Amino acid sequence: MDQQLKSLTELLCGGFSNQQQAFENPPLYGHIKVRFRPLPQLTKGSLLLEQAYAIAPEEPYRVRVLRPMRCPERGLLIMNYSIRDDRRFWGSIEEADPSRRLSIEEGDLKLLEGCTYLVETTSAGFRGTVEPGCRCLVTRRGTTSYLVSEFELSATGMQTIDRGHDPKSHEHLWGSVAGPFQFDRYVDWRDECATAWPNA
Ligand code: CYC
Repeated sequence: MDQQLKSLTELLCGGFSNQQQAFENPPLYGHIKVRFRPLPQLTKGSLLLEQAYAIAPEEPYRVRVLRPMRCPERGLLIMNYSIRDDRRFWGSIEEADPSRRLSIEEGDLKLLEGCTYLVETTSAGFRGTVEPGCRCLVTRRGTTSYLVSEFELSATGMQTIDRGHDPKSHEHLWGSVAGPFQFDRYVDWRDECATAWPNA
């Protein structure tokens, strides 16, 4: 793996929480945990993602596999996959016994088309934006929108902004009226990440 890709993957490996922001601005920001942990049984760089409200950490609202990679034409990318019957793996991300998350198989993954992040370096780390094309379609309360999303990642934390727009009018439908979510790192799984794919 090249150095930038390795560094992006390792910076993601851990748990992030916006506890401080949520406590300071209670109605505007829910308290959320975002966790990424290596899945060494899958293609190199594969990370399990669980996003959950802190009051229900074992009932995540988004469970995915993310795969940072470098592609010759597009540079650094993060591919985003949903998992078949993801309920089987809910809460496995913070379990000391890795067996449940180790049972995720390559065949369980489905690429979320149009939802790849294009990533560039910054002075403090990395910035990623969803690929252009308005193709990352999501349905919320029966209405389809496309996602516009950005994250910034550094050694200390991560900031994210998610917004939904109408596919025809491009009108802003949901998300981020109050500014980005500010996540601090509360657990570091970088070592696990560094040893996950020894022969890769
Ligand atoms: C959807 N948020 C999404 C999607 C992505 C992200 C990729 C659409 C595809 C999918 O479901 O996977 C964002 N995924 C990320 C980010 C990373 C990632 C930033 C880190 C690299 O892996 N999202 C939040 C806030 C909340 C929010 C807590 C306030 C705006 O993080 C909302 N995101 C939100 C909603 C959707 C979404 C409502 C679409 C509908 C849904 O999933 O319910």
